[in-house]
Amino acid sequence: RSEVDHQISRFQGHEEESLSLMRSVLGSMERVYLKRNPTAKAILDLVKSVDDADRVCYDHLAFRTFGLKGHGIDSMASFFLDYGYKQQGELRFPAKKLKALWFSPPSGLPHEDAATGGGVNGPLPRIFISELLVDQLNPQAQEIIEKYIGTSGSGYKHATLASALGSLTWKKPLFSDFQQLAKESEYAAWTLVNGYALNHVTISTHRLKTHLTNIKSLNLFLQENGFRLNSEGGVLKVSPDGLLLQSSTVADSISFKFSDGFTESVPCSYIEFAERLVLPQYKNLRAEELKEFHRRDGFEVGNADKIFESTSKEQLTRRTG
Ligand code: OOG
Ligand code: NI
Repeated sequence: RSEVDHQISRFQGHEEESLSLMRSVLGSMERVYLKRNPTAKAILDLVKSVDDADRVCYDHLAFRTFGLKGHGIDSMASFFLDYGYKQQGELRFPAKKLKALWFSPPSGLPHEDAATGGGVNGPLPRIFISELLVDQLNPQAQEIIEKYIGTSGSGYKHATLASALGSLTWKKPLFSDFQQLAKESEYAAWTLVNGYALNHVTISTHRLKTHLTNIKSLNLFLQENGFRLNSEGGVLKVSPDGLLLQSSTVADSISFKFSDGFTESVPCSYIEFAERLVLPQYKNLRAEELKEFHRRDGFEVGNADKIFESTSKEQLTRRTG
């Protein structure tokens, strides 16, 4: 083995140990998510049952935040940055009054492709975090958000903990506030009741071993099994370069006890699928030679804009089909 290989494998071993806390945090977030979202759990189980059960990998995990007084993207990102994640590109969604950043896993190391497990024990997922540009909302909506943020104290310093435990960092909301916010921004209403909970996990389809590796086959397979996919702008979202293909389910709903005594159904989380095609400069590589870095990286604003709709009332109440 070359000196470089040796260096890399030593560094890799060291990294992997130091990542054990992060992997268990991700595991706790995933547990909360699978418990609250039966559709996501059923799909994950189904894909595992037909593909390689131990090697279903996550492309990315996503979170939503209120971009106000430290409660925005940074509150969730700091943990990942401490564990070696690197901030990548910014995406803007002016109509939705949102901004997002994504973070790549500890870089330059082969553990991405060398990981032997799946899920949170597999290649580390990218992290996608968005925030609502609260100061662009109407004054009433801003007031509501500020009221809850005001009850949160230092909650923003413990975003990952809250997510891993499935707790809100602010007081339980009033149904009237939820309704009022939903009129201005469905994202705001979602975040009020779900807080830092995992918004979705994304199955990396090109890492699957069966025909489901093709996202179109996976979409068809899920629809044949009675699952409803987000149809906004068409089920399959394709980046302008044609290399990033994404689809997602319609979010599960959960019964939520509001502080004013109402128990109402609210949107919870969904599951997404992403296929990253091989970049043109690597198209002659043999399948066994292909690594994740040979494929289209990053996110796409046009795709993401439609995937956000997976928790929208319009998608949740749409007739099956
Ligand atoms: C995020 C939607 C965007 C992607 O992969 O582009 C997204 C959200 O719904 O919070 O997940
Ligand atoms: Ni996503």
